[in-house]
Amino acid sequence: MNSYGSFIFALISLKMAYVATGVILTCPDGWSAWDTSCYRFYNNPKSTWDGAQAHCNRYSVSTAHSRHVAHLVNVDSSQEQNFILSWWKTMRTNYDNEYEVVWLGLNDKSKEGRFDGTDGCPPKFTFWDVNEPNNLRGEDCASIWNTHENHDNGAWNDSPCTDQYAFICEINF
Ligand SMILES: [Ca+2]
Ligand SMILES: [Ca+2]
Repeated sequence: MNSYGSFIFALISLKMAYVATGVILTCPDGWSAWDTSCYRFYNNPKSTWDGAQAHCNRYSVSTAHSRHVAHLVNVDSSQEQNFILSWWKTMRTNYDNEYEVVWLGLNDKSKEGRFDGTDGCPPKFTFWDVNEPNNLRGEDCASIWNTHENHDNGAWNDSPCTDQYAFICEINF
């Protein structure tokens, strides 16, 4: 990965509007809002899992009480999965009817077979493809892979962490 420098977004750039029922979030330029998170898709250059996570970690948003550091996306519900899939499909450019892959913030590097999110906690939701995760080639990092076989349905696979794929960063609030 190239050096991207550090991007700290000031609170004012968030343009957070408060309503009676809670917070309506408007994300920094280039980021998309859903629920209480901001997301950004990176496709060029593609990256290893560690490189992708390091790239995400360069972004943060500071609010009055805390600093929210971006990380590879943790998909916590079927609703978030549906949002991510439809949003990603609007941006990807090279789906070739074979497969396209995007890293998720989930791996079993610390203990084979036990997948943890980037927060170190077990996932609240999973959407593994048929017969996945299979650790086929010593695969420890989770991805969405859209293939002919799974009808582009956004199912998850474990892949070698050194493979280079597109990725999605998330900032939680
Ligand atoms: Ca594994
Ligand atoms: Ca696999």
